[in-house]
Order: sequence, then C-alpha cells, then structure tokens
Amino acid sequence: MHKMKFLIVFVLAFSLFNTSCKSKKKSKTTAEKTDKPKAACNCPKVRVCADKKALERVKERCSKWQHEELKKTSSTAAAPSLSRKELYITSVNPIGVIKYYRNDNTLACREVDLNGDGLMDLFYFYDPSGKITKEVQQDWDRDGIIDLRRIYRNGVIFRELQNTDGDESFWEVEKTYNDGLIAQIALKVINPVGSPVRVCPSYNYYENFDTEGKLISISWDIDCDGDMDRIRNKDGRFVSDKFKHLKVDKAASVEKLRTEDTSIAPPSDRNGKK
Ligand SMILES: [Ca+2]
Ligand SMILES: [Ca+2]
Ligand SMILES: [Ca+2]
Repeated sequence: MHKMKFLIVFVLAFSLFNTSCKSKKKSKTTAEKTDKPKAACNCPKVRVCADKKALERVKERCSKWQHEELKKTSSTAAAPSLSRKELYITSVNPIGVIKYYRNDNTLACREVDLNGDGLMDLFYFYDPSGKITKEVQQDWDRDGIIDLRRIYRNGVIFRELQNTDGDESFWEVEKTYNDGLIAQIALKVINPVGSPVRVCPSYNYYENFDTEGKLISISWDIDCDGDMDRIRNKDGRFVSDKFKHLKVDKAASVEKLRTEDTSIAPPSDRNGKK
C-alpha cells in the first residue's frame, strides 16, 4: 500500500514538472540516446524554461544585495566573495535550492525555485552571522522582477514593500511595522477627478495605526504637494502633529473616523487591508 502511494506521488510530481516546461526540441532517436555518455553526478538535471531576461535579472542578486549591505558601513567595501552550493529537495524532485556562503562559511543567501522552471522565485538574505534573516524577496510572476520585499530588524519584520508595476525602482505599497505590529501603510493612489495631478510621484495616501496596531487616522494628499488634504481621525479635529511624519494642509478637510472606516479609500484598496 505504501509503495503504491509513493508511486502515485512520484508520478504526479514527475508529470507536474513535465508540464511546467514545454520543450521545443523533438525527441531524440534511440541511437542518439545510447551514444550520449552518462552524467557523472547523480543529481537531477533542472530544465531551465524561464525567460532569458528573467534569468539575467536574478543572476548575482545575492552578491549585489550583500554588497549593498556592506556599503552601508563602508562606502568603499568590495563585493563579497561567495561560494555557491546547489541542493535538491529529493533525488527525483527538480525543485532546487541554491545557498551562497561567505569565506568564513556563514550563510549569505538562500534561493528557492518553487515551481522547478530553473528560475529562482524566493530569496533569503542573512546577516554576517548567517543565522538571522535580514530580508526576504519574492517574485510572484516568473519575470525575475521582485514583487514583495520583507525587511527585518533583529529577526522581526520592520518593513514590507510591494511592487505592482514591474519596476523595482519604486515600491507602490510600503508597510512599516513597530515591534512586528503594523504602524503605517503608505500607498500611491490615483487622485480624484478634478485634482491638479492624478498620479503623484510618490506616496500620497496613508493609514496610520497606534502602538496596538489599531487604525487611528487616514490621510490623503490629493494635489501631490506633500501636505495631506483629506483626513479622517478619531476626533475629527485638525491635529497635524499627531499624524506620523505627515504634514497637513491648513485647508485640509478633517472628518471623524468611523469604526472600520474605509470610505475615502480607492475601490481597489478596500479589500485585503488590515
Ligand atoms: Ca515579478
Ligand atoms: Ca514599482
Ligand atoms: Ca496636498
């Protein structure tokens, strides 16, 4: 019975992998197959079917990240010298893991190929001890461009960045945490019809939370001048110094925040929000 279960799991895993990559090459003849020398290593061959541009984008991601980290303490720091080790979860499973080690044998990064297409989707970056995660990055749509970044301080989440337009130079959603609890969500949203600028160059909509993670104010800059113009807070009063790091326009409209109030949020942001 156990053997049968194992066989079913094996066949399923193998057929899943086969469907993930469509080979353009025609199958080889029996003569060609027998002429080919046997591979020296007994590890599975990962068939790479990801886009070349995507593969290029993930290349050196670990080294570049670690280099930037070193430059925070010394601007002239050289790129780290890392050794690469490829691992496989099982001998029949093509899903791969790549680990990068520094010269002192500490773990610098771990990369995971979640769907076995040869392109890494999940990236872990570690501190100099190799034990504490500093950042996790994930590519959701197999283009090699990161869609989610989670940044940690002392092993606790400090910031989460989301990318919605395939451009890593700006993160459309930025969540800031305090001791692992949400403190602020900053978004870049389209301003209402009639606003002088419909799309601001940076964040223009903020949700602010108290130290217990409870929503205390929502603020929206609708003319992209950096001052908040529409505010909802607990008392419905003008209290500019109470909005975390946000300046408030003197002519701002201030309304009382109702329980679970999301009425000034754009429709696309009303769901899935804390
Ligand atoms: Ca992506
Ligand atoms: Ca972006
Ligand atoms: Ca404004």
